[in-house]
Amino acid sequence: MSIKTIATQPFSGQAPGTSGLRKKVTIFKQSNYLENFVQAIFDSLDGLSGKTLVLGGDGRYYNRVAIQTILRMAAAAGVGKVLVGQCGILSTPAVSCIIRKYQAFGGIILSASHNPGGPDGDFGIKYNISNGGPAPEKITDAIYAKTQTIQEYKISDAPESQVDLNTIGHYTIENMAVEVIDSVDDYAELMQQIFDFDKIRTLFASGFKMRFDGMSAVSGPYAKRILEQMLGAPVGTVVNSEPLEDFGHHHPDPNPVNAAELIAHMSGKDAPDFGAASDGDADRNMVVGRDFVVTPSDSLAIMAANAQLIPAYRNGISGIARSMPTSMAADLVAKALNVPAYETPTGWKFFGNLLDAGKVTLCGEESYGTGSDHIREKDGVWAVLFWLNLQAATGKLVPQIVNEHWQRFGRNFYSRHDYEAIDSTVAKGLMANLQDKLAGLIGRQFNSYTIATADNFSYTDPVDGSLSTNQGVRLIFSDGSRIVFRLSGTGTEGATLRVYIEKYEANPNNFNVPTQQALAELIVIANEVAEIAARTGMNQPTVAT
Ligand code: VG1
Ligand code: CO
Repeated sequence: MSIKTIATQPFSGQAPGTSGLRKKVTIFKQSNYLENFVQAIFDSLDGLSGKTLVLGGDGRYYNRVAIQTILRMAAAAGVGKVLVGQCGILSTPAVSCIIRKYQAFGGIILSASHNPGGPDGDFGIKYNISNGGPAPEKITDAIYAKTQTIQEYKISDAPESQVDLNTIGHYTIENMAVEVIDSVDDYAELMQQIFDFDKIRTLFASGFKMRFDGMSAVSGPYAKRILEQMLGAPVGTVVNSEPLEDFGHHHPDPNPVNAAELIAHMSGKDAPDFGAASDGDADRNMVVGRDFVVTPSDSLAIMAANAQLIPAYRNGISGIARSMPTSMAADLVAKALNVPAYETPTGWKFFGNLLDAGKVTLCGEESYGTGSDHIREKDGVWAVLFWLNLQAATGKLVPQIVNEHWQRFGRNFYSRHDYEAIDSTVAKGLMANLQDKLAGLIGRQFNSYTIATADNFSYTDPVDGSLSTNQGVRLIFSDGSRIVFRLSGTGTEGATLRVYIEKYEANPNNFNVPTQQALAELIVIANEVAEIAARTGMNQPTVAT
């Protein structure tokens, strides 16, 4: 074995987005493409030499190839030890858990999360820091800068057979130790410390029926072990539980549109009591009751309102954080609990400082992500266990829990409309036009709505003072309703415009109006102000959740 220095040239466009670098597999497969980015990560980290890294991915196509390359590059970079998941499998929350438990220096996660996988699908890579959370912008900016000037990278020429990813055990590459670890053990142990497993076991023993859809992505092994083996749910509770390289052609984005199979199964009187699904890397969750879908924004608010029923949060929560486009339902709970509510830009990296400083216990995003201070990532299986524990502790099912929440706090009707694969120039033009109009919009009336505030969201981190600008255009109406516009930072084809629409309803007689109907007038306003149809030629969103 020896370490080789390979000459290379920069690739354009290796800027990490909302959550790491995501590109088509075909782009990642270009020679040196992955290597350049990995070397840029290593070169951006001070004091990496001799330290421990965690490495794993969601099992999608190219996962194993990338892991073998990264191991040989880590050895060349002087890393002391790498903990790698068996078969290269680790969910995003599991990586966060393992970094924290073993006080590792950081971790590399191979995933394009909710984006489709396979040879024609997407691949991704992200770096997490020693708190277990996504690298902050300071580091991702440094990584990007390195990719622009890179001239060479270092890699060991050790053969692939040096590390048998399928077999748990100890290996070495050059002077670096490699330990192949069980993908689930550490994570399952953490879940046991948080939730009342006895209560949930009793719930399943009483005949409570559940369906968990792994969408052929990485949550399957975690859900199977915890739900079926540890909590006694019948075998078969977890479906699509095998991580497949192409996710069995599932689009592993757990929302009512992409998890249509689960939604159909949850309909009718013979449906299970509870349903759930998770995304590619198992950090997202969707929870559903019989004929009842829970919006992620409501899920965060309901978790916060009921946190004291869960052992780990029995002493209450210190605060709640939500991303700006997430509905304000959680703020109402924070107010009732007399704890602070924080509003951050989109992306989990903005929650890390608040969690580290103990300012918040629970965090959430409208994009089917919820989490807590137990790790520094959103956590799909954790959220499902939270809802199970909640149902076990209250003896109530999802529809009742949600309805009672609305009775107490009112309902925040909420929907996100995505316009996918728009030409990038058109999308940028649309946002620029909105930006130009902002000042003139304040005070303008549209039917029954008046715009009270119109701005582009910026955020000053209350812990380190860092400023993030241009995080989404918001129109806030005099009755508190909101429309938010931003461009996605995770897509790989053209641009995706996300339009988030929210309206608060205090009158219980209106709680059961269908969401799109409750928001109809605001949807028209969104289109009119942003000129969506005129500029994109699209009269309907590609996906509405
Ligand atoms: C999307 C979501 C955002 C989430 C991010 C990563 O980002 O909107 O809330 O944090 O995906 O989630 P964007 O920039 O496309 O809107 V995951 O589960 O794909 O890592
Ligand atoms: Co994800």
